[in-house]
Amino acid sequence: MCGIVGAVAQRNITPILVEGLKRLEYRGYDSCGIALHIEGKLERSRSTSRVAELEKQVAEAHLEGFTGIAHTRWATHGAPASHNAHPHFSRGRIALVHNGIIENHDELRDELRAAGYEFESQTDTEVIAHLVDHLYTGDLFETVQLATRRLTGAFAIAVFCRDEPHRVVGARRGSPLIVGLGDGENFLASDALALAGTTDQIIYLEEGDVVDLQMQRIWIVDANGRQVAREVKTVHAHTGAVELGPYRHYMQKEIFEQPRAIADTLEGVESITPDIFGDDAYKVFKKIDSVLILACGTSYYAGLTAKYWLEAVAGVRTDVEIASEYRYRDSVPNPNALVVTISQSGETADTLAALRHAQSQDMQHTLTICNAATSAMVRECALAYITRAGVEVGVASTKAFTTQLAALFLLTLTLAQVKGRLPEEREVAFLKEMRHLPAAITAVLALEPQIIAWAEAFARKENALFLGRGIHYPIALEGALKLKEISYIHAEAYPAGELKHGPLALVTEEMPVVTVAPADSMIEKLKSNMQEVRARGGELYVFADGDSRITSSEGVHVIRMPEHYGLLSPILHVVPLQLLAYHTALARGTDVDKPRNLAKSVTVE
Ligand code: HGA
Repeated sequence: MCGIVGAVAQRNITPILVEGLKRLEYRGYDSCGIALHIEGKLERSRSTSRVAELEKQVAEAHLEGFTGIAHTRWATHGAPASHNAHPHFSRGRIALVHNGIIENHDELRDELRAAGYEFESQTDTEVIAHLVDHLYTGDLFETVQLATRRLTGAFAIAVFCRDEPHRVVGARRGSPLIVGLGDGENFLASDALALAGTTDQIIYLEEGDVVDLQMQRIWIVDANGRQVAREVKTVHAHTGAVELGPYRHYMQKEIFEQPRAIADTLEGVESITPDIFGDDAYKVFKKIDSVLILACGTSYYAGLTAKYWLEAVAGVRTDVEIASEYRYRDSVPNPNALVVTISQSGETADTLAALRHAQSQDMQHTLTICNAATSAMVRECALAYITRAGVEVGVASTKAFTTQLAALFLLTLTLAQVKGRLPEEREVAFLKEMRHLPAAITAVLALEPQIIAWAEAFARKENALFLGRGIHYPIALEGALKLKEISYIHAEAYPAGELKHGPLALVTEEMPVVTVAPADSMIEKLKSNMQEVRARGGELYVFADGDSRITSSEGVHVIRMPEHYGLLSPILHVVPLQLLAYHTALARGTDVDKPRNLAKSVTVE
């Protein structure tokens, strides 16, 4: 979702800006644009097509300059149209790009209209451009500090001014922004990945920071306008994952990378010890009396799965909350809870806000499970476990989810140990099973041809039901989400015992019902629920293992999972559901890696 790149240099920066946008493309966007300072004027090019198209436009128009900004937009306010794409201009003097949402845009628009400004777009962003112009003092750095004080909401912005040709000013509050340091040139971006190959010297701006970027120096002030020094880090942004290799889509590649991603995530874990979560983990884990998990989307389902583990194995009471709800809810804070945030990118706006909300309520024991070591989430949590899924490009999360589950299982075992509930022989047995996961997933991936055959049937449907019980209920939820996201088939998941309380009314012979049915303690109950479906003509598609004793018959299709994996079974059972969604989407011809209306890192509320 949304990307910013900016530069001041003594060379033509167009290729750096375009390359930066390309590196951020995988996050999803609907339009893009670039603006440069050229011969005393602001020039721009915008497109609702891909960055490659923008690159052509820019080349044809010979847009070359030393100072400029660029953006990939994922529309929140105003349709994805050229006139709404960033950069936005104000009176030919100010050019600005923005990630985030300005909540008081209506009020500011009225004020600026009254001051004579005309609006060309329906975006909230354009108000910031006009506001900066309106308040312009002759010093852009000073003006941006004044302007940002008037904004409510979340933003990362990059701005430059016709009258100050060698300066770009950036500011952030609620959305990430980094500075890249070069030799006689400096850069801004929403992610260090955008600058890979240009510079690895990175400063992560903090909440409320405003930065003055010039060729030979940078100057940062904090939210109170005080000059501050921020640490420079050497960041080797990972770029290798952007290659597809033999796969048709990134999602397919990432599904097949799961054995390696899990092995990498578990690498170095020889035994269970709190230190793997951070130096103070033992002290914190000793103190806490419960767990509060905050997450969104697929990460939320990882959290729901972990609740079953944490309560059953570690005996620690666990609540799981959707971050976008928790942040606004009057809840009862518990300073002795361990707050666990889960986020692939570590920049998910709602999860970050939920974390800050918990911290503001005196909940200081914080831990994140995150795939980006340098993200805001990792910086703002006291403890962390970094999954090593590698860069995930497909919008529909796959390997990030299974590696989150692996990390959450480690957390479960660690809390169980600290609470005196993990005898050594259990620890050894669990670790052995975890180490075997990559091989077990490889065996599940070999089921792909059978899943492709099912996908042909699913592609013709408009609705699907997913059922699971116990620890496999969150997996059913994740399977339904995957199918919705990329095939646009309406899918719902239910704990199978709930069927008769409503959803059974939907079941006809037109309704495929996917059932996650390993031989766990709920299997006999689940079989009864499956009978309820068959009795109404519903067609069952069942993922079972040998011990489930479910065989194919009329209206009952069974794919046999290679082996039963006890408590770790959810990690295996989600894999065929990912493949089912992928092949169904493929059969329907959707844009698998960039599903409509969705973006990768959800950095806006
Ligand atoms: N709210 C702004 C920016 C959204 C965003 O962060 N896009 O990438 C808009 O709708 O243009």
